[in-house]
Amino acid sequence: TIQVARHGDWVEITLHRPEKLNSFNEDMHLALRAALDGAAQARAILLTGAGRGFCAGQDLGDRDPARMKGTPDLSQTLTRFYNPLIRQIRALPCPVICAVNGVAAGAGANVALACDIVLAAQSARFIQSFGKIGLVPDAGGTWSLPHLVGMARAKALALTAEPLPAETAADWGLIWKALPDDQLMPEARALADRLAKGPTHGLGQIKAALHAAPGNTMDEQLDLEAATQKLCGAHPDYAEGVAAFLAKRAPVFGAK
Ligand code: LHQ
Repeated sequence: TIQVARHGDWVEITLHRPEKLNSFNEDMHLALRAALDGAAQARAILLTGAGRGFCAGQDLGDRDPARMKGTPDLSQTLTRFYNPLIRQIRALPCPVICAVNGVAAGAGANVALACDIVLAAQSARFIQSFGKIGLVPDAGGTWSLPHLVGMARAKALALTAEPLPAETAADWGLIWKALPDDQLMPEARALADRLAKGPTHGLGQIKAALHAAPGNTMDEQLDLEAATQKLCGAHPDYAEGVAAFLAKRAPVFGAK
């Protein structure tokens, strides 16, 4: 259900249930968590999907009410599977790039939005499908959407469940870029490769500082920047970055 390919310092993880548009069942959740655990030392991670879709969210074939006993407790699915996954992606110390190769629906859309840099094929669309089946956006969607595109667009996307084309998603700031379909993977891989050669410690600190921002005042964030910059300044990557700049040469980060 998950394919992992190592490319030197970075790892490409592919959701692989193409006949079900890579929708999540328990096996795929467990395999994805294991793949992310296994990539703990990676200097960048690229997440994408096999076939024509990125991910259609929860596998609803597993959720047919006619075949389930009693009242389903969906909070179990979130606390056991989606919430740990979103927390794991956000807490990873390296950049996580998502290459949305096709439709991203329900929790599939919001897993993509939890990644650090989202690229999408022009033919891809983002759908907050939850509203159609009586659920609320999960996998962080009720947080990510208003933070990324503002409350007016967040509400309309969630309430209407209308598909949002990749180019509009990029115009709105929901994602970083929409690319011609045949350029998506080459560009995503080049970006992963470039970031993996970067100052990994500092990139991780950038990610953490930006994550802290929505919960902080400007004053608190200034203090956080000062504390974080102290850590970064004491890291060998900073010395290498400055030395390389002054010597007019390319930096080599992450020397062991
Ligand atoms: C699928 C699915 C799918 C199974 C396509 N499951 N088979 C959290 C907590 C607990 C429970 C509930 O959920 C959640 C979080 C969520 O993610 S809720 C939202 C769940 N996802 C959806 O509601 C999206 C359902 N899918 C769709 O609306 C469409 O498939 C989209 C718009 C994604 C794609 O449409 P098309 O391009 O027209 O493809 P298709 O509908 O023909 O799908 C292709 C195949 O994939 C098809 O199977 P088949 O055997 O007929 O070829 C679909 O049944 C299957 N598939 N999504 N989520």
